[in-house]
Amino acid sequence: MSDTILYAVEDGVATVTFNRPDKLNAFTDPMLAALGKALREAARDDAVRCLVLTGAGRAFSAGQDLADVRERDASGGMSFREHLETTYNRAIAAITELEKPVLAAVNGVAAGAGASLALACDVRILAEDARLILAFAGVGLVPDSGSTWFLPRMMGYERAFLLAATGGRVSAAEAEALGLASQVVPGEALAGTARELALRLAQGPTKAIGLTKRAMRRALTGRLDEALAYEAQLQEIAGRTADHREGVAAFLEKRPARFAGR
Ligand code: T3D
Repeated sequence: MSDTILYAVEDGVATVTFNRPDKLNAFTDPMLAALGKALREAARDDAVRCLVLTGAGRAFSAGQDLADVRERDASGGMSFREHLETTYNRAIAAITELEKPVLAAVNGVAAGAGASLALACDVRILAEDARLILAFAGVGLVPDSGSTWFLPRMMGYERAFLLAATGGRVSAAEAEALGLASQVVPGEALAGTARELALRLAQGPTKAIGLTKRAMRRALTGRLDEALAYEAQLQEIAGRTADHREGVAAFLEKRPARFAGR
C-alpha cells in the first residue's frame, strides 16, 4: 500500500500495519491517505473476511503527527475541521461500517487519534505493556476521531470525562478491567493470539457477522422496538445466505460447518 501503511492478505485476513516506528507510527497525511486506501481495499475484496490493525515497533500509534500540525498551522494549511473530516473521520466510518470484523492488535502505546482508531475496532487485544492515552488534552485539543462517542459508551461518562480532561493513561490491565479490551496477552504472544482469533472470525459466516455488526452498532443509539424490527429485517438477508444453509446442514449432518462467507 505504502512504506508507512503495510497491507497484506493471508487466509482471508487482511493486516494493516502502521509503519513509522521511529515516530511511534504518528500519522502524516500520506499515511492517512494510504490508510484510507487500505480500508477501501479491505471492504472491496471479498477474499478479505476479517481485518487486523496493528503497529510496527513499540507503538500502535501516537496519533496525529504533531510536527505536521504545527507546519499546517504555520503555513495556513487545512483547518482542523477539514483535516478531520477528510482523514480520520473517514477512517473511523470505514472501520465501523465495514461489514467484516475488525481487530486491533495493540502492540504498544495508542495515543490521541491512535487510541480512537483502536476504540473504533470491534475487538481490542492488548499487549501487556500497551497503554491507551487520551493525549488530546496534553496538546490543548478535544478528543476526536470518535473518542467522545466511544469512551462514554464503553466506560461510562464520569470515567471517560476524567480520562479525557486529564489526558489520562490507561494501562492494558486497566483497559481490560474497564471493558476497553477483550484480552491482554504477553507482548510476544500478541501477533499469534490476534491471528488465531482473526482466522476464526474469517472462517465464520461473514455475511451474518457483518450484519450482526451493523445491527449492534445501530442498536447503540436506538430503542428496543427499533432493534427488534431491524433484527427481523436483517434476518431476512442472513436467512437467504449459502452460509445459513450450510450451517443448518452441518448441524443436521453432525459435522463442522464450512462457511464460504456468502
Ligand atoms: O486536524 C488534526 O489532524 C487534529 C487531530 C488530532 C488527533 C491527535 O491525535 S492529537 C494527539 C496527538 N498525539 C499526542 O499528543 C501524543 C504525543 N506523543 C507522546 O505523548 C509520547 O510520544 C508518547 C506518550 C506517545 C510516548 O512517549 P515515549 O517517551 O515512549 O516516546 P517519545 O520519546 O515521546 O517518542 C519517540 C519519538 O516519536 C520521538 O521522536 P524523536 O525525538 O526520537 O525523533 C517523538 O517526537 C515521536 N513522536 C511521538 N509521538 C509523536 C511523535 N512525533 C510526532 N507526532 C507525534 N504525535
